[in-house]
Amino acid sequence: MKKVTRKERGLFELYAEDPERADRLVFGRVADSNRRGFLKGAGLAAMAAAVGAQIPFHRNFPAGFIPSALAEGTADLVLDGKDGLVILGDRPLNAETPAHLLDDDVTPNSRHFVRDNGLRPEMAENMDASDWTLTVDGEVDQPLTLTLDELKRRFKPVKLALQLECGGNGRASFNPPAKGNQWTVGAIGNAEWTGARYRDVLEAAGLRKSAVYTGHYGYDMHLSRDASKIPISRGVPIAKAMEPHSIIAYEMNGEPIPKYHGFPVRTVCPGWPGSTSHKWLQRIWVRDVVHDGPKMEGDSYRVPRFPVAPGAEVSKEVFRIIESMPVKSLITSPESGSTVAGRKLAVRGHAWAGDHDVREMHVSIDFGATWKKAKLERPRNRYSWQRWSAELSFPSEGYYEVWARATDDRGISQPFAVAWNPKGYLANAMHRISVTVA
Ligand SMILES: Nc1nc2c(c(=O)[nH]1)N[C@H]1C(S)=C(S)[C@@H](COP(=O)(O)O)O[C@H]1N2
Ligand SMILES: [Mo]
Repeated sequence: MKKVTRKERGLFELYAEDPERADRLVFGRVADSNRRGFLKGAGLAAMAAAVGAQIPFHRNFPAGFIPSALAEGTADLVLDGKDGLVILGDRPLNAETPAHLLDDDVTPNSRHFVRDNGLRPEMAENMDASDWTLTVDGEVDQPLTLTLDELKRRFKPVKLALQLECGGNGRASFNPPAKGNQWTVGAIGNAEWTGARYRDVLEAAGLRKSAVYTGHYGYDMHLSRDASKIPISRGVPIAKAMEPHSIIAYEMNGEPIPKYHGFPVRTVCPGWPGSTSHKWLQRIWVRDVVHDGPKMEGDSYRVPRFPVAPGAEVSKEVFRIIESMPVKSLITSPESGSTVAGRKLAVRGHAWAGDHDVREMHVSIDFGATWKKAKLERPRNRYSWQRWSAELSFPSEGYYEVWARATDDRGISQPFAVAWNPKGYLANAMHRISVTVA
């Protein structure tokens, strides 16, 4: 099998766009049907043996698909430091966590999803912060440039468990489909983040009354590798930045932030689309207008102001910026597809509601005909997800679905079906798993 040198696009993308060319690059010729068949069934195990590890994303393989590690002879395929994540794309890297691997109250670094818009910076690759600085400028009286040491020493650290969910989590449930990463349910994590309060840093810079919004810039590179282009630059209204739970973090679960998650420093603006939690942070530009960086405008991280018909064309003026994420929950145990011996089953998971608390949690085993109230715990701190659990009794053997429904502190519940919007954001339909009672 031929080695392939690094291409600008990932193999996932290449295979999606031009499978024949991708096969030529990987095999040196167009793959025949036998070759395509190789990747199914026993072929997968053979390939896993060749790579020297499990292939965690085989369910996404189109026929003929070759994992990039094998093709490139690098260790890219199995994300080092990650455990069981499903890779949706490799360039940019996007990987989600299966629901049953999100059972921990605090999501370990190894199980936190990854969502990149561009390419990780060198300094994260080398875990070397010696050249790192953060600049705070714009609508401030004393612009700041901080080293990592200064950020750690000048500001009182806080440590908080914070939900971080991609605005597009759940996009795979849209019909008609929405373009973008086809996240199922696993683009959510609840790690413990340590850092300075965002507010303290802004105040140290002498925040002006004219400040309206922040603009985040990172050290990551545009996919084109064109240094004049920026992969993403979003921000938050000043009021969100000033909340005590918005932080400029330098540790994730007590360790330096891993390369995937923004080493050495990122913002964490919990409860809002993950895109406001800027990784590999370089600059905070305090604006006197709503920030207008790449992916702030148009239909990026925006939804229509009013409900629209599935598949509708929506003009740009109708969109509003997504702020708080909606109420949502996950069943993290048992794993979907489990077989239950006996008629009783303990189920549990987490629930969260953006800027809000979750007030109630219900479960159903009859497709939503009847509901049972689950036990719901308080969050360990505001903006942490909340543990829920329930004891189920099945009336008979057979195939069941367990449905979970969270309700927030305003009385707003998760819907049965996703409310359609053009870019596939805010998908918070109830999570469902199947169990077979033997
Ligand atoms: N610099 C930078 N920050 C970024 C991104 C990015 O591409 N570059 N992606 C954003 C998006 S869309 C999400 S959902 C979160 C994901 O954070 P994670 O990869 O740590 O889970 O990071 C956000 N911060
Ligand atoms: Mo995201």
